[in-house]
Amino acid sequence: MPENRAAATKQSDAPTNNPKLLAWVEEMAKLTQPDRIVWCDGSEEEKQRLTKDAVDKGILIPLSPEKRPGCYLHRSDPNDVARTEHLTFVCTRTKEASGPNNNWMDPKEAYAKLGKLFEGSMKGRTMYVIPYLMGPAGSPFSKVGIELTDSIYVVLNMRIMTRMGRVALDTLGDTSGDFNRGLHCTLDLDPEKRFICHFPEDNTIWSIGSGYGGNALLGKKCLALRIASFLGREEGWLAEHMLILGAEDPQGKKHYVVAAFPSACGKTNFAMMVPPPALKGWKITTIGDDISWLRIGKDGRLWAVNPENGYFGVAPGTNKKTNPNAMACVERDAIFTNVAMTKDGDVWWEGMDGQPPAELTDWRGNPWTPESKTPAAHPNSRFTAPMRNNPILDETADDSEGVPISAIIFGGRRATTVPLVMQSFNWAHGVYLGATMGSETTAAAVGQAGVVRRDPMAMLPFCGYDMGDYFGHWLKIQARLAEPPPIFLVNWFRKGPDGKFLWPGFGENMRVLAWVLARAAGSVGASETPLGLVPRPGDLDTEGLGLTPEQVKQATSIDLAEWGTELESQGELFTKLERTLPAAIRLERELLIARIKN
Ligand code: OXD
Ligand code: MN
Repeated sequence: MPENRAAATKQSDAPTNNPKLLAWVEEMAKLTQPDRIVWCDGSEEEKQRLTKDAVDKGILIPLSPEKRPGCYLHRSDPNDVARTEHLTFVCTRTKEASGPNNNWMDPKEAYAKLGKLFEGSMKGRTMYVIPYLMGPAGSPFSKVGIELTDSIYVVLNMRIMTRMGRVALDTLGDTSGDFNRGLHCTLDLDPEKRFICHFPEDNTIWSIGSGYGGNALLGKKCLALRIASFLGREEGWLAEHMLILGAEDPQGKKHYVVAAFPSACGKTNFAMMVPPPALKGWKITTIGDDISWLRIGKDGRLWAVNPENGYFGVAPGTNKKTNPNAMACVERDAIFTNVAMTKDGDVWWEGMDGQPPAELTDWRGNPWTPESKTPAAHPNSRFTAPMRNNPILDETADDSEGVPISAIIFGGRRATTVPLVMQSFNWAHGVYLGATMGSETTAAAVGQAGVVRRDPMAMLPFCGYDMGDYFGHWLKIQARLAEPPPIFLVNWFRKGPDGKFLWPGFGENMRVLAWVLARAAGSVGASETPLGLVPRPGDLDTEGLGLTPEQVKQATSIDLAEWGTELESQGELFTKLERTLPAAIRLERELLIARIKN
């Protein structure tokens, strides 16, 4: 080993004395052989230095300081623009533990296979050591992670998305080995050498060959969902693909709600929603837009914490009308990935305000005009923005205990069948509704978009263990809840026979949320159908909505024939999960089928 490399791996300048951490970093450095090791402290000075380095290397393109102060554009490799579910593995000691919902690799085989790829992978490169915290500082629920990466882009994104640097090392302390061990290298971005492997039993993640957010920012999907869901099962809590919002009603009472929608189905929009003028007494605040860690509080209620510190949102479709708060979030200090760039150094994407500019540089760096046949921004182009940029950030966003939850919402993207809103009869039926949720696939993952697939609780790509056991874990949680929050299913995406959306969505979804909260408070009735409880005519506030009662009926109706087909098609999921599917879930379906047949 050359002198300088040996010196670097001694880490005499490491800002920690924790022997377990130092030993692991040293072991990984021996494997990957970086030229230098840099420990990140999360400081402003470090941000400036790394940003300059990234600009000098062409990794980041500075945007106009007048139009987007502190903002940068990153163009990724065109082969590396979304999560790669087929290359994502859960490497539990037995195949059964990972379940039929995950790709599995034997941990020994995975360490050996990826170990070969990691060997010498950082030669000529710098290894950045990123200590980070998922969850608020000082919270007993927060988890420490250390990500080792060769990517400055990852460091700068992790700086936005997590609490990074000193705070994480202080939380870990001088002796604890209780940290997630994340090793990441972009290698040569060859999809043939791309693997995202999780070792939940070792609290370890090895990710190689991708720089894309969901594959490379290891705190997010890998730790805060896949590993955390596994830990949550062992420790008695839930890690969920859910936004958390606060809703203050016109009487000034505050409620908190969590909602699970699959990737790119509007979690960020719902979490930052602006109520329409007719519901102006309502005020929405954001706690999180993607991930929620749920625990049972001492009071027997369900409490939620957002483990993240920023937003990694989908850019296309975001504008001042659909999500003015997200637009405010990206006014400064944001990193854009794979959006288009205007002549004057601003960003643009499909669905932004106004007409498309006459000339742009597209996400690949090529000239683009409105006549071009390909989109200017990649459909899964993203912004990374600090949560502190959000004008409606909830005042409790940093609270260590989180917030008590009044209602749980599940929702997919469905052109047919699923009504605008439906409440479950009870907790087990609610778990069933979440478990059998279907949704059309989106550009957030590689593969064909627009195909309906079962995406239980929006966790199909993120559950770190057997999905049947996961449903069982949800069912068990009820026994420990003094007040289980009511569970709802929503669908903003139902279409009429003309192919147009039946419901305007976005801020108008406040009308549905108002009903949900009224149901949770027991202040409004509901109509009982064989499938669940729905608003009675007139229960949903539709003042100023511009829809006829007939249109509202179409959006909210339940067609038993369509549901017959739906329940039938759930059989495929149930067969797949047969080994561990809880009887309570199987019986819910049988009951519904029997009721519909009557
Ligand atoms: C995300 C996703 O990036 O779900 O949040 O893909
Ligand atoms: Mn997500």
